[in-house]
Amino acid sequence: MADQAPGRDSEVLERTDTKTVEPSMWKVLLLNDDYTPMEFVVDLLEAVFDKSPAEAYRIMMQVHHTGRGLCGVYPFDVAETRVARTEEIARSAGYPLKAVMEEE
Ligand code: TYC
Repeated sequence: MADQAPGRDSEVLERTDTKTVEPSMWKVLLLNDDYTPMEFVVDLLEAVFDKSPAEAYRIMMQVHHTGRGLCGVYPFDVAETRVARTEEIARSAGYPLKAVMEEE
């Protein structure tokens, strides 16, 4: 006790709650249609989702064969922006390409 700081006994130690809540992550999925050209989808995956040409081709073919494919997993705002950019680029080129978000 002799070497303890004066007044220590009466100090109130407050516990601050430091539990962090991780922001939820969102999948962005591309959907198939019969009108958007394959090459357009590959270019878009490279431009909007930063995919390599080989990965973009793989995702495009997966969408073509199975109806949908994963483009990436992002925080909500990033996912929302990439869906919006996808649909803007597709609409301005006259294609019906759609992307959707799903919470992980
Ligand atoms: N099915 C389209 C075609 O045959 C190609 C395509 C692939 C379209 C992926 C959309 O998300 C898509 N031209």
